Amino acid sequence: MAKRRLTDQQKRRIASNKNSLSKLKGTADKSADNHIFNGLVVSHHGKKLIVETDDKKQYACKLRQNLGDIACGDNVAIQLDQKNHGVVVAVNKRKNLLEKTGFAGLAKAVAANIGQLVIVCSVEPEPNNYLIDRYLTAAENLPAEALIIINKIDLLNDSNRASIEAIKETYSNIGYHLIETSIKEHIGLEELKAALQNTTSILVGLSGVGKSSLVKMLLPDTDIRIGEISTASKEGKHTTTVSSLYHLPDGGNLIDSPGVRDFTPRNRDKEDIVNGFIELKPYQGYCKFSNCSHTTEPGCAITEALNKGELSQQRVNSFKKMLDDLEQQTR
Ligand SMILES: Nc1nc2c(ncn2[C@@H]2O[C@H](COP(=O)(O)OP(=O)(O)OP(=O)(O)O)[C@@H](O)[C@H]2O)c(=O)[nH]1
Ligand SMILES: [Mg+2]
Ligand SMILES: [Zn+2]
Repeated sequence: MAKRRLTDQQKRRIASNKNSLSKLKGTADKSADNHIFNGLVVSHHGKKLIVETDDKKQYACKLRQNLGDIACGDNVAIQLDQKNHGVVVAVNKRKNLLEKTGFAGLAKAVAANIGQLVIVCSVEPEPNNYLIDRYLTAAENLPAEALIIINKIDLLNDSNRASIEAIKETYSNIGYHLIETSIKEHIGLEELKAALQNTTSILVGLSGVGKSSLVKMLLPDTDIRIGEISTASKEGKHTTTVSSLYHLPDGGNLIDSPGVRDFTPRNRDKEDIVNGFIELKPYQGYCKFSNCSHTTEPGCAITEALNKGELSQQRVNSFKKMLDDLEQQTR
Protein backbone atom coordinates (compact mmCIF):
# COMPACT_ATOMS: atom_id res chain seq x y z
CA MET A 1 0.00 0.00 0.00
CA ALA A 2 1.27 3.48 -0.80
CA LYS A 3 2.50 5.42 2.20
CA ARG A 4 -0.04 7.99 3.23
CA ARG A 5 0.78 11.28 4.89
CA LEU A 6 -0.83 11.73 8.26
CA THR A 7 -3.16 14.67 8.61
CA ASP A 8 -2.58 17.09 11.49
CA GLN A 9 -5.64 15.68 13.22
CA GLN A 10 -4.35 12.12 12.94
CA LYS A 11 -0.97 13.18 14.32
CA ARG A 12 -2.67 14.88 17.22
CA ARG A 13 -4.76 11.81 17.93
CA ILE A 14 -1.71 9.56 17.92
CA ALA A 15 0.10 11.96 20.22
CA SER A 16 -2.77 12.01 22.66
CA ASN A 17 -3.11 8.20 22.55
CA LYS A 18 0.55 7.91 23.36
CA ASN A 19 -0.01 10.36 26.13
CA SER A 20 -2.63 8.28 27.86
CA LEU A 21 -0.58 5.15 27.19
CA SER A 22 2.55 6.56 28.70
CA LYS A 23 0.66 7.89 31.68
CA LEU A 24 -0.37 4.32 32.37
CA LYS A 25 3.11 3.13 31.62
CA GLY A 26 4.53 5.85 33.86
CA THR A 27 3.40 4.14 37.02
CA ALA A 28 4.67 0.74 35.99
CA ASP A 29 7.95 2.08 34.63
CA LYS A 30 8.81 3.92 37.81
CA SER A 31 9.04 0.69 39.73
CA ALA A 32 11.19 -0.68 36.93
CA ASP A 33 13.54 2.25 37.54
CA ASN A 34 12.64 3.88 34.24
CA HIS A 35 11.93 7.39 35.41
CA ILE A 36 9.08 9.29 33.82
CA PHE A 37 8.55 12.92 34.77
CA ASN A 38 6.19 15.68 33.78
CA GLY A 39 7.88 18.66 32.21
CA LEU A 40 7.48 21.90 30.33
CA VAL A 41 9.22 22.53 27.00
CA VAL A 42 11.21 25.73 27.62
CA SER A 43 13.07 25.74 24.34
CA HIS A 44 12.81 23.89 21.09
CA HIS A 45 14.93 24.15 18.01
CA GLY A 46 15.10 21.51 15.31
CA LYS A 47 15.63 18.24 17.13
CA LYS A 48 16.94 19.89 20.30
CA LEU A 49 14.52 20.27 23.17
CA ILE A 50 15.04 21.61 26.66
CA VAL A 51 12.47 20.35 29.14
CA GLU A 52 12.06 21.70 32.65
CA THR A 53 10.67 19.26 35.19
CA ASP A 54 8.42 20.24 38.09
CA ASP A 55 11.46 20.66 40.37
CA LYS A 56 12.77 23.32 37.92
CA LYS A 57 15.67 21.20 36.65
CA GLN A 58 16.31 21.39 32.92
CA TYR A 59 17.17 18.43 30.69
CA ALA A 60 18.22 18.27 27.06
CA CYS A 61 15.81 15.82 25.49
CA LYS A 62 15.31 13.97 22.28
CA LEU A 63 11.94 13.37 20.82
CA ARG A 64 10.30 10.00 20.36
CA GLN A 65 9.13 9.63 16.78
CA ASN A 66 5.52 10.17 15.75
CA LEU A 67 4.77 12.68 18.48
CA GLY A 68 4.19 15.36 15.86
CA ASP A 69 5.26 18.95 16.11
CA ILE A 70 6.26 19.96 19.65
CA ALA A 71 6.57 23.58 20.68
CA CYS A 72 7.82 25.77 23.47
CA GLY A 73 5.13 25.80 26.16
CA ASP A 74 4.08 22.20 25.61
CA ASN A 75 3.51 20.06 28.67
CA VAL A 76 5.19 16.72 28.12
CA ALA A 77 6.24 13.50 29.80
CA ILE A 78 9.94 12.68 29.63
CA GLN A 79 11.86 9.56 30.42
CA LEU A 80 15.34 9.92 31.88
CA ASP A 81 18.05 7.32 31.66
CA GLN A 82 20.82 6.77 34.24
CA LYS A 83 22.89 9.55 32.68
CA ASN A 84 19.97 11.99 32.83
CA HIS A 85 19.53 11.93 29.06
CA GLY A 86 15.89 12.54 28.36
CA VAL A 87 13.41 11.42 25.76
CA VAL A 88 10.04 13.06 25.33
CA VAL A 89 7.58 10.20 25.32
CA ALA A 90 4.25 12.01 25.34
CA VAL A 91 2.67 15.39 24.77
CA ASN A 92 -0.22 16.43 27.00
CA LYS A 93 -3.40 17.83 25.54
CA ARG A 94 -2.90 21.49 24.66
CA LYS A 95 -5.05 24.47 25.50
CA ASN A 96 -4.06 25.92 22.14
CA LEU A 97 -1.24 25.90 19.59
CA LEU A 98 0.03 28.96 17.77
CA GLU A 99 0.93 27.86 14.28
CA LYS A 100 2.28 29.62 11.26
CA THR A 101 2.29 28.66 7.64
CA GLY A 102 5.82 27.56 6.97
CA PHE A 103 7.76 26.23 4.02
CA ALA A 104 5.58 24.91 1.17
CA GLY A 105 2.44 25.95 3.01
CA LEU A 106 2.93 23.40 5.80
CA ALA A 107 1.83 24.17 9.35
CA LYS A 108 4.64 24.90 11.78
CA ALA A 109 4.13 25.04 15.54
CA VAL A 110 5.33 28.28 17.13
CA ALA A 111 4.26 27.87 20.76
CA ALA A 112 1.70 25.98 22.83
CA ASN A 113 -0.62 26.82 25.71
CA ILE A 114 -0.55 30.56 25.12
CA GLY A 115 -2.63 32.89 27.29
CA GLN A 116 -1.55 36.13 25.66
CA LEU A 117 -0.05 37.08 22.32
CA VAL A 118 2.12 40.16 22.78
CA ILE A 119 2.59 41.87 19.43
CA VAL A 120 5.74 43.92 19.78
CA CYS A 121 6.18 46.86 17.40
CA SER A 122 8.64 49.69 17.59
CA VAL A 123 9.14 53.21 16.34
CA GLU A 124 12.15 51.82 14.46
CA PRO A 125 11.91 49.44 12.58
CA GLU A 126 8.55 50.95 11.78
CA PRO A 127 5.36 48.93 12.34
CA ASN A 128 3.72 46.91 9.62
CA ASN A 129 -0.06 47.17 9.97
CA TYR A 130 -0.82 44.05 8.00
CA LEU A 131 1.52 42.03 10.22
CA ILE A 132 -0.22 43.39 13.35
CA ASP A 133 -3.59 42.45 11.87
CA ARG A 134 -2.45 38.96 11.02
CA TYR A 135 -1.19 38.42 14.55
CA LEU A 136 -4.47 39.74 15.91
CA THR A 137 -6.44 37.20 13.90
CA ALA A 138 -4.13 34.52 15.29
CA ALA A 139 -4.83 35.73 18.84
CA GLU A 140 -8.60 35.81 18.31
CA ASN A 141 -8.61 32.31 16.89
CA LEU A 142 -6.32 30.66 19.46
CA PRO A 143 -8.11 32.13 21.44
CA ALA A 144 -5.75 34.21 23.57
CA GLU A 145 -5.59 37.75 24.89
CA ALA A 146 -3.85 40.23 22.61
CA LEU A 147 -1.54 42.98 23.78
CA ILE A 148 0.17 45.47 21.47
CA ILE A 149 3.45 47.06 22.54
CA ILE A 150 5.00 50.03 20.81
CA ASN A 151 8.59 49.96 21.99
CA LYS A 152 11.42 52.50 21.53
CA ILE A 153 9.05 55.37 22.14
CA ASP A 154 12.21 57.38 22.93
CA LEU A 155 12.87 57.45 19.15
CA LEU A 156 9.69 59.40 18.36
CA ASN A 157 10.36 62.43 16.18
CA ASP A 158 8.49 64.71 13.81
CA SER A 159 8.80 62.33 10.88
CA ASN A 160 7.40 59.22 12.59
CA ARG A 161 5.05 60.64 15.24
CA ALA A 162 1.95 60.82 13.02
CA SER A 163 2.14 57.19 11.88
CA ILE A 164 2.66 55.92 15.44
CA GLU A 165 -0.29 58.03 16.66
CA ALA A 166 -2.45 56.55 13.88
CA ILE A 167 -1.60 53.03 15.02
CA LYS A 168 -2.39 53.86 18.62
CA GLU A 169 -5.73 55.31 17.62
CA THR A 170 -6.72 52.43 15.33
CA TYR A 171 -6.11 49.67 17.83
CA SER A 172 -7.24 51.39 20.99
CA ASN A 173 -10.50 52.39 19.26
CA ILE A 174 -11.19 48.71 18.64
CA GLY A 175 -10.51 48.02 22.30
CA TYR A 176 -7.09 46.39 22.23
CA HIS A 177 -4.74 47.00 25.12
CA LEU A 178 -1.76 48.98 23.87
CA ILE A 179 1.31 49.93 25.87
CA GLU A 180 4.03 52.34 24.80
CA THR A 181 7.42 51.39 26.17
CA SER A 182 10.97 52.57 26.14
CA ILE A 183 13.68 50.51 27.73
CA LYS A 184 16.09 53.36 27.27
CA GLU A 185 13.91 55.89 29.10
CA HIS A 186 12.06 53.47 31.42
CA ILE A 187 8.62 54.22 30.04
CA GLY A 188 5.64 51.87 30.37
CA LEU A 189 7.60 49.09 32.01
CA GLU A 190 5.47 48.82 35.17
CA GLU A 191 2.31 48.65 33.08
CA LEU A 192 3.93 45.93 30.99
CA LYS A 193 4.93 43.93 34.08
CA ALA A 194 1.36 44.08 35.34
CA ALA A 195 -0.03 42.94 31.98
CA LEU A 196 2.26 39.90 31.92
CA GLN A 197 1.32 38.55 35.35
CA ASN A 198 -0.26 35.13 35.84
CA THR A 199 -0.43 34.02 32.25
CA THR A 200 1.85 32.61 29.56
CA SER A 201 2.68 35.33 27.06
CA ILE A 202 4.64 35.13 23.84
CA LEU A 203 6.51 38.10 22.39
CA VAL A 204 6.15 38.17 18.62
CA GLY A 205 7.01 40.68 15.90
CA LEU A 206 9.60 41.91 13.45
CA SER A 207 13.29 41.40 14.10
CA GLY A 208 14.90 44.26 15.99
CA VAL A 209 11.81 45.69 17.71
CA GLY A 210 13.26 44.83 21.12
CA LYS A 211 11.60 41.57 22.18
CA SER A 212 14.72 40.12 23.79
CA SER A 213 15.55 43.52 25.26
CA LEU A 214 12.18 43.47 27.03
CA VAL A 215 12.92 40.02 28.44
CA LYS A 216 16.34 41.21 29.61
CA MET A 217 14.74 44.24 31.25
CA LEU A 218 12.26 42.03 33.13
CA LEU A 219 14.86 39.35 33.95
CA PRO A 220 18.26 41.08 34.16
CA ASP A 221 20.10 37.89 35.15
CA THR A 222 19.04 36.03 32.03
CA ASP A 223 21.71 35.22 29.51
CA ILE A 224 20.00 36.48 26.38
CA ARG A 225 21.39 37.94 23.17
CA ILE A 226 20.36 41.42 22.08
CA GLY A 227 21.05 42.38 18.47
CA GLU A 228 21.99 45.50 16.66
CA ILE A 229 19.81 47.23 14.10
CA SER A 230 21.31 47.54 10.65
CA THR A 231 22.06 51.22 10.13
CA ALA A 232 21.41 50.95 6.41
CA SER A 233 18.10 49.07 6.32
CA LYS A 234 16.90 49.95 9.85
CA GLU A 235 15.99 46.29 10.21
CA GLY A 236 16.92 43.82 12.91
CA LYS A 237 19.49 41.13 12.27
CA HIS A 238 17.46 38.12 13.40
CA THR A 239 19.46 37.71 16.57
CA THR A 240 17.11 35.34 18.41
CA THR A 241 16.91 32.02 16.59
CA VAL A 242 15.12 29.83 19.11
CA SER A 243 11.94 30.38 21.13
CA SER A 244 12.63 30.22 24.86
CA LEU A 245 10.34 30.30 27.86
CA TYR A 246 11.23 32.28 30.99
CA HIS A 247 9.52 32.47 34.39
CA LEU A 248 8.65 35.98 35.51
CA PRO A 249 9.36 37.04 39.10
CA ASP A 250 5.78 38.24 39.67
CA GLY A 251 4.28 35.02 38.30
CA GLY A 252 3.58 34.13 34.70
CA ASN A 253 5.74 32.88 31.86
CA LEU A 254 7.21 34.82 28.98
CA ILE A 255 8.28 33.28 25.68
CA ASP A 256 10.77 35.17 23.53
CA SER A 257 10.53 34.22 19.87
CA PRO A 258 12.70 34.82 16.81
CA GLY A 259 11.77 37.95 14.85
CA VAL A 260 9.87 37.41 11.65
CA ARG A 261 9.81 39.05 8.23
CA ASP A 262 6.28 37.93 7.82
CA PHE A 263 3.73 35.83 9.66
CA THR A 264 1.01 33.84 7.97
CA PRO A 265 -1.45 32.55 10.53
CA ARG A 266 -3.17 29.22 10.01
CA ASN A 267 -6.52 30.52 8.90
CA ARG A 268 -8.36 27.46 7.77
CA ASP A 269 -11.33 29.25 6.28
CA LYS A 270 -13.18 32.53 5.90
CA GLU A 271 -14.74 32.04 9.34
CA ASP A 272 -11.33 32.36 10.99
CA ILE A 273 -10.69 35.66 9.24
CA VAL A 274 -14.14 36.99 10.10
CA ASN A 275 -13.55 35.94 13.70
CA GLY A 276 -10.16 37.67 13.63
CA PHE A 277 -11.52 41.17 12.99
CA ILE A 278 -13.58 41.75 16.09
CA GLU A 279 -14.88 45.19 15.15
CA LEU A 280 -16.14 43.99 11.75
CA LYS A 281 -18.21 41.16 13.19
CA PRO A 282 -21.33 43.25 13.95
CA TYR A 283 -21.53 44.18 10.25
CA GLN A 284 -21.11 40.70 8.86
CA GLY A 285 -24.21 39.40 7.13
CA TYR A 286 -25.75 42.86 6.72
CA CYS A 287 -24.52 43.56 3.19
CA LYS A 288 -27.19 43.51 0.48
CA PHE A 289 -25.33 40.77 -1.43
CA SER A 290 -24.24 37.68 0.43
CA ASN A 291 -21.06 37.46 -1.67
CA CYS A 292 -20.28 41.17 -1.19
CA SER A 293 -16.60 41.98 -1.65
CA HIS A 294 -17.09 45.23 0.35
CA THR A 295 -15.70 47.36 -2.47
CA THR A 296 -18.19 48.96 -4.88
CA GLU A 297 -21.39 47.00 -4.24
CA PRO A 298 -24.50 48.98 -3.27
CA GLY A 299 -25.90 48.32 0.18
CA CYS A 300 -22.56 47.24 1.63
CA ALA A 301 -22.75 47.44 5.42
CA ILE A 302 -18.98 47.72 5.79
CA THR A 303 -18.65 50.56 3.25
CA GLU A 304 -21.50 52.38 4.98
CA ALA A 305 -19.80 52.01 8.35
CA LEU A 306 -16.53 53.24 6.81
CA ASN A 307 -18.30 56.29 5.41
CA LYS A 308 -19.75 57.02 8.83
CA GLY A 309 -16.25 56.79 10.32
CA GLU A 310 -17.16 53.77 12.44
CA LEU A 311 -14.41 51.59 11.00
CA SER A 312 -10.77 52.02 10.05
CA GLN A 313 -10.01 51.88 6.32
CA GLN A 314 -6.68 50.25 7.03
CA ARG A 315 -8.32 47.41 9.00
CA VAL A 316 -10.92 46.86 6.29
CA ASN A 317 -8.11 46.74 3.72
CA SER A 318 -6.31 44.12 5.82
CA PHE A 319 -9.52 42.12 6.13
CA LYS A 320 -10.00 42.10 2.36
CA LYS A 321 -6.35 41.30 1.73
CA MET A 322 -6.47 38.35 4.11
CA LEU A 323 -9.54 37.00 2.34
CA ASP A 324 -7.78 37.42 -1.03
CA ASP A 325 -4.65 35.71 0.32
CA LEU A 326 -6.73 32.79 1.57
CA GLU A 327 -8.42 32.44 -1.79
CA GLN A 328 -5.04 32.34 -3.52
CA GLN A 329 -3.80 29.67 -1.10
CA THR A 330 -6.78 27.44 -1.60
CA ARG A 331 -6.97 27.90 -5.35
N1 LIG B 1 16.32 53.36 21.46
C1 LIG B 1 15.87 52.18 21.91
N2 LIG B 1 16.46 51.05 21.48
C2 LIG B 1 15.99 49.87 21.94
C3 LIG B 1 14.92 49.80 22.87
N3 LIG B 1 14.65 48.50 23.12
C4 LIG B 1 15.54 47.79 22.40
N4 LIG B 1 16.37 48.60 21.71
C5 LIG B 1 17.46 48.21 20.79
O1 LIG B 1 16.94 47.50 19.68
C6 LIG B 1 17.91 46.58 19.16
C7 LIG B 1 17.27 45.22 18.92
O2 LIG B 1 16.90 44.65 20.16
P1 LIG B 1 16.56 43.10 20.35
O3 LIG B 1 16.03 42.99 21.74
O4 LIG B 1 17.70 42.24 19.98
O5 LIG B 1 15.38 42.91 19.28
P2 LIG B 1 14.54 41.56 19.00
O6 LIG B 1 13.13 41.99 18.74
O7 LIG B 1 14.75 40.57 20.06
O8 LIG B 1 15.18 41.08 17.61
P3 LIG B 1 15.27 39.55 17.02
O9 LIG B 1 15.82 38.67 18.08
O10 LIG B 1 16.17 39.69 15.84
O11 LIG B 1 13.88 39.21 16.63
C8 LIG B 1 19.05 46.58 20.20
O12 LIG B 1 20.09 47.38 19.67
C9 LIG B 1 18.44 47.22 21.43
O13 LIG B 1 19.37 47.87 22.24
C10 LIG B 1 14.31 51.03 23.31
O14 LIG B 1 13.37 51.09 24.09
N5 LIG B 1 14.84 52.18 22.78
MG1 LIG C 1 15.46 38.66 20.06
ZN1 LIG D 1 -20.14 44.47 1.89
